[in-house]
Amino acid sequence: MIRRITRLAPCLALAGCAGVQSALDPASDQASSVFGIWSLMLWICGVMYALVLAFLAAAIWKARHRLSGPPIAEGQKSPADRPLTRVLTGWVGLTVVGLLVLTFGSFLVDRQLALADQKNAQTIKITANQWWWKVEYDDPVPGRRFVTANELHLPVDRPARIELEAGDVIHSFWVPNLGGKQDLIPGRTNRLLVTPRRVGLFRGQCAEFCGLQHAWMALDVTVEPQTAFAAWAEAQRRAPAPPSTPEALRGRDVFIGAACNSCHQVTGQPAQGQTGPDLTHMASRPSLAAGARPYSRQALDEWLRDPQALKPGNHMPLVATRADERAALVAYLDTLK
Ligand code: HEC
Ligand SMILES: [Cu+2]
Repeated sequence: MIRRITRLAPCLALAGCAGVQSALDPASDQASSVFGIWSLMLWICGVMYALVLAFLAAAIWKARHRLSGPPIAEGQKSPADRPLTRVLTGWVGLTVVGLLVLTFGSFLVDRQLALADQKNAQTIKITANQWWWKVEYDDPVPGRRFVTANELHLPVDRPARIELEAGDVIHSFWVPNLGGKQDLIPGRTNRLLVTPRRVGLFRGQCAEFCGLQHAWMALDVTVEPQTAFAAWAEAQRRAPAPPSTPEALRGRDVFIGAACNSCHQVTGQPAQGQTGPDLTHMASRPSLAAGARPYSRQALDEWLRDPQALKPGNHMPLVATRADERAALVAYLDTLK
């Protein structure tokens, strides 16, 4: 029933409701359910609102006419009093029915979300940090686990059990096209089940104010066919090809020499830092620094020149580098695909 109402939603006619970050353009089972209850609420409350306004207008119109009629004597009942009782009873009845439908509807949606099929689900642990996302793909075989940051890939039609944790303060995970919000709370693991049904690129955003750069805490989400996902995951598991050009080789030495590796991990290199995002395949990600810039060599150069200028207050300090060192660093980091 809720699905059918979904299709009736007037909003779909408006272009502004579609897009990569819209709860009104659902691309998963869970987002469809939430959209269903949202549409039901919109319809019921919209109709109620229109009714109230219509009756208010009628009352004003009638009152103006009555004012011009003969005055009602003191102590005498207005002829309008009897219908008024009936109308009020009707209103109370309508309100109760409306509220019951809404309560029942949200109960159904809650049930749908809680009882969703978890068969064959894959587990992904997401840890929110000020102001980036650590994303760990779990696997029963330890050697097949891998880590990335600020991007999430999901195969279509397979449930993902997302475990949400926080490294510092409270954040909130929200990819509107894929599901409702869920908080990430230090010392606690919250769970969210997502079953994507449509291939596409979506955008997530931290939805709980978490400090200075809260707005630049975005997450690129790719929902792709199962084979494309498997290929992506396989590439993530491999260490990137070692740098081959002299400039990239020098860049790797700068990376180690400037102690970038004390905060960042690059698989296959002496770099196991954990306080910053994993950089193993950073050059294959759509954006830099949790959505602060689309990824490009220029953006990378800008970031390294002064991360505090691009994203003030973030937890990567300015590491002073000369222009030639920076060019070498960029050449190296750009090989991390
Ligand atoms: C004290 C720890 C620390 C050091 C040292 C450090 N970084 Fe970072 N780095 C971070 C943190 C934290 C972030 C995440 C910032 C954000 O997005 O809010 C980051 C982000 C980045 C990013 C963006 C990653 C992404 O996922 O988009 C790159 C690239 C990067 N650092 C490269 C470097 C390089 C190169 C050096 C050495 C010159 C370096 N970092 C030194 C902590 C550090
Ligand atoms: Cu946040």
